[in-house]
Amino acid sequence: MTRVVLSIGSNLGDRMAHLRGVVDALRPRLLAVSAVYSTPPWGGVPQQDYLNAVLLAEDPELEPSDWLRLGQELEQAAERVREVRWGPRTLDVDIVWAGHSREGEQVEYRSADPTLTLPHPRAHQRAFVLVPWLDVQPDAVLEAAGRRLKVREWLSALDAAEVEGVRRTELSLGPL
Ligand code: A4P
Ligand code: MG
Repeated sequence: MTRVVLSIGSNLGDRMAHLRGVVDALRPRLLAVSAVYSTPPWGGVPQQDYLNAVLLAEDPELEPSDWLRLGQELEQAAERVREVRWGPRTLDVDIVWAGHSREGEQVEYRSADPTLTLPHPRAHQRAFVLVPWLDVQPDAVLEAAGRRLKVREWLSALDAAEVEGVRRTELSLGPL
């Protein structure tokens, strides 16, 4: 049984339609969907603001590599073109965290493989991931940079201006 936390983002074209496409494709596997947030671009490339959301999903058949492939298929369906790293995109699907239950306990996948690094190596630095993540898992824990902290603790370590830049919108990806 894999459970994943997915971060989805769009800042080109019909941003909301791109996010909805992911929710529609994953709907049978979705456990929870965050609010939709308007977020300033992260990473230093000047570009339009993003819409971001976080999804919690589960599937007994899918391994983390299957989730990566699925995310990439959805990016391709949104006609994403890979140009600049951290540059504008119709759709980005990142696997922030993946785990499976063993004897009733959630065990997380850890991987340093550049093809699929888990947990996502930059999630703890990004308010556009952490804020929506709290909507779907208020007590989530994330290990990063050798520390194991609650997501809300990682968030309070970020620059206040960055956190305030992540604005909850009235847009909705629900109900499931
Ligand atoms: N990859 C490794 N680990 C993962 C993972 N956990 N999840 C590999 C997804 N992919 C992972 O990604 C490059 C490679 O990362 C993939 O081939 C995959 O095998 P990419 O999507 O092709 O390229 P990219 O997205 O430009 O680079 P990168 O480093 O993944 O960027 P990010 O981290 O995805 O950041 N600002 C706001 N406000 N909101 C955003 O959503 N997104 C980005 C993209 C930048 N700034 C943003 C946002
Ligand atoms: Mg990406």
